[in-house]
Amino acid sequence: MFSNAPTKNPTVLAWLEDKIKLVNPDKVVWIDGSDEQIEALRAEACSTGEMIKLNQELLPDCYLHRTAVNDVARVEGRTFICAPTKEEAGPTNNWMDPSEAYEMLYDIAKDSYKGRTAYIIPYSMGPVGSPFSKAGIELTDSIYVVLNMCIMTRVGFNVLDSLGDSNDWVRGLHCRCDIDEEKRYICQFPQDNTIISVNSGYGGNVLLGKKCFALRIASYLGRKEGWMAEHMLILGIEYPNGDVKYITAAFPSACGKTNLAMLIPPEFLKNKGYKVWCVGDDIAWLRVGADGRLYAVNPENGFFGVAPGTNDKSNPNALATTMRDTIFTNVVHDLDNNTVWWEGLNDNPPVNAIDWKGNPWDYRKYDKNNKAATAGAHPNSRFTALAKNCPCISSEFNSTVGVPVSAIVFGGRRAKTAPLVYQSFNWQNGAFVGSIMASETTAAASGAVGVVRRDPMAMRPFVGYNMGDYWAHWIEMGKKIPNAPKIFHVNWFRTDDNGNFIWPGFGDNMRVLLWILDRCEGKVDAVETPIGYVPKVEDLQLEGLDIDEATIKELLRVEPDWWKEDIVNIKEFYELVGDHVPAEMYEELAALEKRLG
Ligand code: OXD
Ligand code: MN
Repeated sequence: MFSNAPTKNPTVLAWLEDKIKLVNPDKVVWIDGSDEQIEALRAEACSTGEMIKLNQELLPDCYLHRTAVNDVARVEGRTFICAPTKEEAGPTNNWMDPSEAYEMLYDIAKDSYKGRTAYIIPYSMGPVGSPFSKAGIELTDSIYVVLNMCIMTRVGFNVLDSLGDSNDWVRGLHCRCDIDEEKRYICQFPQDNTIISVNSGYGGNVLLGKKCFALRIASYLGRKEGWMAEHMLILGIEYPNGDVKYITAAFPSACGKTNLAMLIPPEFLKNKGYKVWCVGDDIAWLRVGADGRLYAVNPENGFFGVAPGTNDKSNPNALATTMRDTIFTNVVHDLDNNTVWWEGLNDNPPVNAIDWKGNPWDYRKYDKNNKAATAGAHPNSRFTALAKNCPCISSEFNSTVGVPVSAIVFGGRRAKTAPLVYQSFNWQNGAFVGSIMASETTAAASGAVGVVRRDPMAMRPFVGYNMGDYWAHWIEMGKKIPNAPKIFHVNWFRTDDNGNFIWPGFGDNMRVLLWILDRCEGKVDAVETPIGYVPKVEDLQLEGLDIDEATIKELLRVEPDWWKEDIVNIKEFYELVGDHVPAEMYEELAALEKRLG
């Protein structure tokens, strides 16, 4: 079948032969990632209406795509970890028996490429040739997937050269089928290095390098091989003397991860010579270096960012990144100048426009309280943009050894309980802080303010095995990192009694990051509280901020009664996670309760 295959790897050829026989395409195309091939695929997608070529003067090499209306987001309810036993997947994952899953999925996939082309995408998560990196092959029948993968991952035959005859690669089969919600399945088989995704065409479900591989499969591999795959941004802070210190940070969705990763320092810090460099906005792979420090690589090659709310104030760097080589998904098409628009971009919605569903759109009908029904752009509409086009991309982005991590930061959206920032007592206590991470729903999202959803390490939908074992892996890793990063928790979302945010957020978050780094360097003292160390007000750089000392004290306040209430919810969650919760976590919980009195 493959007389002209760009590899002789027997495991690759055997898998492809088998799967291609199953899906039965008319034609097979190997993706080499070259500019010529990408250009030809764009033209083909435009000729069938799969993509729309945008104004090439204003948005060079940018395209628009609309998904099916029933296919606009990741589907956690239809995402399965197909480990040999339900216990291995754990109570926070959906589980399916692997042999039953294969049988069902192969039945759905059978002949589903008939009349279509099979695209074989060899890709690397992480820079090719780095000891951090891992290879994958995705077989897909979607040009949209091919073009997105060419942005989000490193695609090319050099991946196959670097793989050689090794069997250490992740198999990914994607079949669009009929985009039938009832038969949509996103299945991970961690023990088999395999992902099968059927009946979706939406990013997070079908760009198999991202959540499926770089988090679910990789978290499993990390545990087996002694490293970590985390839902974390990576950023570098450059000091006026040129030193750069790196921070990784995990936040649940809708907490501003991409914004923090591309932060613009407040004016007075910029004037002093501080800079922020983005290494990644979503995923970090972490390994212990020869010097005993923890090193981070961003396995991705681009950003799959949420468009609504992105503007030249909230995130000018992200906006600039999308000005070329970008695929926009489910945003508004402005017909007058053939560009794109989304809610929150600016106050000038296009008059002559098509909404994300492909219908004429009247911006006057937009109702903020009913966004999903009246918005021009879907609330989860996206841009897929190349990291190298980001104005603040780090010079270490392609580093094969990664960047040394000084601090790990966890965070969530908490109206009250969590202070602006606190430092954990040590690694084990920091892992505990990650395990109890939570975010509160907003009124807009659910109608009920303050409903806590526990999202440990922001990994609840992404751990490829039992959550309790994942926590145990965190604790074990701490023992293997002689110079471990310090672990912190932040909360940008504390509110006053009227529900108004009291911390300005965005660029001003840098003030908190600088305190965190000062703590890592042992440069400042702190106040010990029952949950950890909080800053002394005088150690925060507050120049140019219109906030009085009483408000800062309120932001840093640790209220034992709120925490005692939270512990009730934490215990329920620990019970849900069940027998696999490591004893160390219960020790930490008991110690916290004792300190709270
Ligand atoms: C997410 C994403 O859902 O990054 O976390 O898309
Ligand atoms: Mn994410």
